[in-house]
Amino acid sequence: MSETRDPALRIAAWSMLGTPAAASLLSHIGADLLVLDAQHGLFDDAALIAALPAASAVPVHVRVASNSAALIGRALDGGAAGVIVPMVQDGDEAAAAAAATRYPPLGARSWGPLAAYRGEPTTPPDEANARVSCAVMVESARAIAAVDAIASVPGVDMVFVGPFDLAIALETTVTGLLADHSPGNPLDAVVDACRRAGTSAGAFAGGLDAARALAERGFSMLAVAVDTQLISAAGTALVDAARGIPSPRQEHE
Ligand code: 3PY
Ligand code: MG
Repeated sequence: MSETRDPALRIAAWSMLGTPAAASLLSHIGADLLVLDAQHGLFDDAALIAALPAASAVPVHVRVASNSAALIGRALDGGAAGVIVPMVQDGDEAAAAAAATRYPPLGARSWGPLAAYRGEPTTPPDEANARVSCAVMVESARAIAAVDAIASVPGVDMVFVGPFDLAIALETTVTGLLADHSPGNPLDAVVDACRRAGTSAGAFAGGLDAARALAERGFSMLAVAVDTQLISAAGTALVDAARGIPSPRQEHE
């Protein structure tokens, strides 16, 4: 464990691979939480329901495919500790995501805990409402313009930046976004709005350099360890190093 660990900074692992085994492996790497990606990863409904209990070493959140009450309810019914809702554009869309996350009177979630089929005890609605987390993703120019309204929606626990979509929308690059310290720049606008609203700011970092840059700006939850990237990067480096091993001498040489 890092000796300089800051308890105010939460580090997330992020699984794309859509299997219980990959999710379980990632749940044991020391991250504070794991996100199963059902938007751009390989998690369909059945894969999510299989992976959620397999990865229970840490709280597991689901990035749902869209801002849909059905998808949000299904992930939570399967045992997710929270949801990350992509492409939220304004306060109304954030309110819809928040309502789908909690049972009445706070929201409009429908009762049907799938986790009970695995023999897990059901969580009473008020307790589930208190524990669950709703993060909404801000990743467009429209969402940045509405970020104060989004961050201040009751039941929005985190505003989570998707730097890749945000960079595309703003016609820049992720590097350009991270380097932008001009007054009113989008990343500071998110952190400032979250501070004003008393909610937290998170972001997809995908690596250490971006994570450092985002933490310096005040983002307190960062997704850094992505299974597809880990296999690809570590595998490429290892194969490359193995190519440097001298070939075995032939007996007749
Ligand atoms: C983005 O950067 O747009 C994301 O959604 C990260 O997965
Ligand atoms: Mg995105």
